Amino acid sequence: PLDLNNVQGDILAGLPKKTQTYFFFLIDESRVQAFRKQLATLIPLITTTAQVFSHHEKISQNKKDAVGRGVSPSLLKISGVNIVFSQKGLVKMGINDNIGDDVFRKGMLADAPTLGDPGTATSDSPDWVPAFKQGVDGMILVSGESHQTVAETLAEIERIFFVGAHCATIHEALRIVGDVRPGKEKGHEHFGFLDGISQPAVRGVNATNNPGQEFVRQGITLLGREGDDKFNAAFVDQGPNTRPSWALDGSFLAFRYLFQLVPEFQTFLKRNPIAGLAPDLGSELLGARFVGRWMSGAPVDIAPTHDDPALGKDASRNNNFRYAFPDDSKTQDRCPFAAHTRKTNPRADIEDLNATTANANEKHRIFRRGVQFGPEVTAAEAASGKTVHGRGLLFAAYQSNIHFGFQFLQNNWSNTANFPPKTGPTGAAVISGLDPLIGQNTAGARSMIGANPQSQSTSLTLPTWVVPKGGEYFFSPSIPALKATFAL
Ligand code: N7H
Repeated sequence: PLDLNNVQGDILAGLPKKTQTYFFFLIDESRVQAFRKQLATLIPLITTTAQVFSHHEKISQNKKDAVGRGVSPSLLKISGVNIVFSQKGLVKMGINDNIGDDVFRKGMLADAPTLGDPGTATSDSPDWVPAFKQGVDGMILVSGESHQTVAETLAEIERIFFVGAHCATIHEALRIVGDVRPGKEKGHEHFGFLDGISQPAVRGVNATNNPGQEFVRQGITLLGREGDDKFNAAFVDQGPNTRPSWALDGSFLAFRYLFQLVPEFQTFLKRNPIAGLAPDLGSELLGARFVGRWMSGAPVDIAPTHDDPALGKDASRNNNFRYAFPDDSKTQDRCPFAAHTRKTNPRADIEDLNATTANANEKHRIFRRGVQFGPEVTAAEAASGKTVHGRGLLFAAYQSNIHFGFQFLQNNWSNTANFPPKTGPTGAAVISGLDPLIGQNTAGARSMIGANPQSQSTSLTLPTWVVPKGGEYFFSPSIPALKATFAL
């Protein structure tokens, strides 16, 4: 059975994320053996899933105690460390087994045309920051409740690998700091919407689920567990062995460096309110229909006309919808077919197509662990409607199969105009257009229908508000694999 002490903590539980530093590194070619020896020293610092769950318990106990004493809870000092490797990193370390995921093995740069990244229409080279175009060998994720804690932990890690010294075994390729937004924006991404509401629950890991939250098998996320399509003889007594045994309980991380053009997005909403409503509500509704949720998190499928903040924060209700109300499957009265949440988790839209399959959507579920980066919008940016300071989402998602996970959501769903497969009241096919947030294609032009509930076949031309500037596919090994296969 699965032992949560063996699995890195970000995968199934999520490292604490008030602030996180993503430290991307290159292994020094001439010091690979020394690096692998030092890695053994890092392993005790790595936070496991069991540890994250016990942190969660401590935090909630701390809150309860504080409430009991009538004081506000003190911030517990907490830090978390995880390490992941790209295919280039594995090869550099001399780990040449085929892990059984072609998308991972080729890397994200080679995948950029499939993902539709800008720049790839005319050249093989997307418009990315240099570090990701050159490629990185791995990433150390350090998280904590404060910048001070993260700085201390990072300094400890840098001492292990002598980062910066003449004998360093790894070199910094890029360091990105992500921060949860301040004050009442906590938990909201930069466009203003509450994020991180819908995550699958995992069988045998999460004891309970919220209404509407589906259980997935462990192998949807962890390699070698039931539900991994390469589930194999190395781990159980059945089927052909298609993954090396050290892959067990690891997971693939799709990392994307996504910039968001926030003042441009807000200006567009302001200038294009849905008609027939007070202008502010018209703009707010347009935004909600782009996302599939209001800023509070309330799903438009349940609350189609007005935000409902109580619904947004109520975990027993805010995920309990399937795009399956009678008016849902053929009309966009409640939620546009192209809305971001509907494209990336179509719920009944695709399960209906495969009534014989228990859950056609299961293999496409991912665990999202991203965090925001960059400052709040300044008054000058808001006034001009133009981004001056870079900000956005450090998108990070785990899955056991990148093709069916992140790549599928981006390429086959968000970028694909005729997904979900829909017919209108007359039986004719309805082409929903692109996911208004992240849908993209190398040609550049974007549009969707259904933004306006009163005029559902009208096409809306969409400027670009999410700009990918890089990323990589990584493998997050289990603790036993780090000890026995990665470290010396
Ligand atoms: Fe999305 N946003 O802030 O508007 N996303 N996302 N995402 N996303 C979700 O339901 C956002 C991106 C998914 O189960 C919410 O938890 C932004 C990529 C999936 O119903 C919000 C960016 C991919 C879900 C956002 C971005 C996904 C989801 C609602 C880029 C995968 C769950 C909160 C800057 C390829 C859907 C919630 C479900 C939800 C936003 C990127 C996937 C508010 C701004 C690249 C699977």
